[in-house]
Amino acid sequence: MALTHFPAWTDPVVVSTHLATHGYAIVDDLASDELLDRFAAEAAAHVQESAGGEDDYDGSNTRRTGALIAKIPASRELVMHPVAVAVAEGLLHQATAIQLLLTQIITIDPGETPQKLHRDQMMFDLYPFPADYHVQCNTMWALTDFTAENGATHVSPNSSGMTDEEAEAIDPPQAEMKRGSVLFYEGKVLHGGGANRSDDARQGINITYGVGWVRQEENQYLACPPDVARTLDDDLLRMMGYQQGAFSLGYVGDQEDPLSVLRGESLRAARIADFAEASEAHRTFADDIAGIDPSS
Ligand SMILES: O=C(O)CCC(=O)C(=O)O
Ligand SMILES: [Fe+2]
Repeated sequence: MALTHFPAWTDPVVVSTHLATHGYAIVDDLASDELLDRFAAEAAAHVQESAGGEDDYDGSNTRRTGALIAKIPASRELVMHPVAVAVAEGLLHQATAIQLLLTQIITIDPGETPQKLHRDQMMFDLYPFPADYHVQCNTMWALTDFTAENGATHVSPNSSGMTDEEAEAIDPPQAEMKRGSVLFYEGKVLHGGGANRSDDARQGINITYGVGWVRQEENQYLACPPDVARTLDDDLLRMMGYQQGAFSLGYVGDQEDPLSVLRGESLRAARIADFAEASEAHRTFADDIAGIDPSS
């Protein structure tokens, strides 16, 4: 079964609708060579230092490199890529705010065996989120080409609503894609890294967004030290969690706004009225999505 690819210029609403309907979507050629070359140059020494995993899930021939916002300035552009953010906002439209859950380069080295198929939302203590509530939106940007031989991610389309038994009976195709393309997948879809039978490493940049009310998988406040955080743009900081994640979540001290505290201003946190406006915006986006025929 071939997976669906969209060109880079596709309306993000179409991409997030496909993602919500089938569990995944691939957008081709979204990151420029210039950005990825810069990313690769900034990443090389950090990847070199990263150790392989210790269990079947992490993979002994797989290196995971985190804290990308602090270590790799080019990662900030990928985190805030307008199409990625718009697709994540579309999928997660039921939440007042979205936030970054993790940043990780996944380097699958030659000889790696397939990762166990899984659903990423299991990390939330196996909580059974309703079928129509999405808690997270993952991106996997191809830093190298993703091929069947080098371990392109396996994704099982339409597996989100299936039982594990039903889903595991289907052989999941691989998200083969060129460097610069991105695979979106949601938290319920069955997927896993592929075996690397080639002579070269497969590198993907996994950036995951989630609703504002869950704990982040990678602790952004410690992964990026405050001195570095203070040099970053407000929009990026809000995405990293320097905002209220929903009504009253994440304030500091006497109900101050976390971003203003980081900046040394200590302003009072956003009021309920602001959240009502935000919710209205999300509802409008949800209506837009509902009006689109997913089969088109
Ligand atoms: O590396 C991949 O292709 C997928 C990795 C993955 O799904 C994970 O680590 O949760
Ligand atoms: Fe995963």
